[in-house]
Amino acid sequence: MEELRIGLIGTGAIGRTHITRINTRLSGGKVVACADVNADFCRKIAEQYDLTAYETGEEMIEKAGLDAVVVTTSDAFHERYVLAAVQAGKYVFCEKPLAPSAESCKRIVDAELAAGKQLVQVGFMRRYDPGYRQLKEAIQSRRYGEPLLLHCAHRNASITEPWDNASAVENSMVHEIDVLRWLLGEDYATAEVRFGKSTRRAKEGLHDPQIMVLTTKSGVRIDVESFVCNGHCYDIRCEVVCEDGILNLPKPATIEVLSNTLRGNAVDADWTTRFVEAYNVEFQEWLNATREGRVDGPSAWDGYACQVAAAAASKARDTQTIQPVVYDEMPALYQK
Ligand code: NAD
Ligand code: ISE
Repeated sequence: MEELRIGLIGTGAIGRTHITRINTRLSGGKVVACADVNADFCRKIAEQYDLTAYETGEEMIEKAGLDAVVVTTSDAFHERYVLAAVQAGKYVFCEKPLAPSAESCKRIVDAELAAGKQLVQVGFMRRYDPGYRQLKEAIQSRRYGEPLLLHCAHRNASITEPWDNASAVENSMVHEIDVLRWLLGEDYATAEVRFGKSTRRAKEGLHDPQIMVLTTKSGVRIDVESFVCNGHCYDIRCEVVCEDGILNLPKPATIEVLSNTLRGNAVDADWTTRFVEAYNVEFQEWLNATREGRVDGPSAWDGYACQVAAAAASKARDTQTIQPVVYDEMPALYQK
């Protein structure tokens, strides 16, 4: 395939960064068209990035002569556009989560099964981060023995409204749900959510911070602190306690500064900077695979599996119980 013609739906914050990375840093494809529910804004973005603006995502998919589609709308609209792309036989990259509920993800899986081939990749970019890739290599090699426990944290300075307790799991901790399943190479067995004392920044009814506890089928126990409005920084941690060693996700390398009698390193203020390299590798690999007519990144099944665990965690949170994580049987299309 020559250079891919790509259309992007959802010209918001991350959508614009993906247009820039594909059109100016990466090779093998160009974003040529866009659509957004905010039509005036979309036209402005189209002018700025030299794209053709369409009134709706569906119209763009039908008329723009595309090879592939990128979906970066708010979570609630992913399903609608991913289904439209799959039904038109287009490859589609959808930002995480694939869709907010397990049922909506399952409808996307069913659409792929009906198409008879994989077309969908989900934007779980942490799998492309060099630090997580080192962790995976170390775990898989078993140089330090079996992984036993994981301690993780996912801290954001602030949240984008609308936000509720479910969003902490389904939109934010879904990154851990995916990357830890990928790191360990196994599915989850149970989920539980406990609350910390809530910060004064949490609006009424929001439990922040909260702690999700997952166990895997082999019995590895994982705790993830989600703190979505800590007010000061973006901080991602992952410590893997193995039988013969403790593995830690490397911290981003930043210069050490000595000033005003303090020694320190700059930290990320929000999500926009922490995983830039991972987004670049993720999209280059997606462009390469799409040009070769295959999907080799996080699949629609991975998107579904994550929302099954997220739904169990949400039920566990609302009922303050431990919930089983029960998946449908994986169709042959996704078995490697
Ligand atoms: P945003 O609010 O800045 O952008 C969302 C865009 O979608 C807006 O321009 C909005 O007008 C548009 N939109 C909403 N409903 C639409 C509809 N029905 N049809 C067409 N367009 C519609 O949000 P964002 O921060 O850019 O997040 C977008 C997506 O990316 C979300 O799914 C989010 O979970 C994901 N995200 C992923 C990461 C990551 O690290 N992988 C980081 C941030 C956001
Ligand atoms: C956001 O949508 C992202 O995906 C960020 O990576 C994550 O840290 C944040 O919590 C989400 O809201």
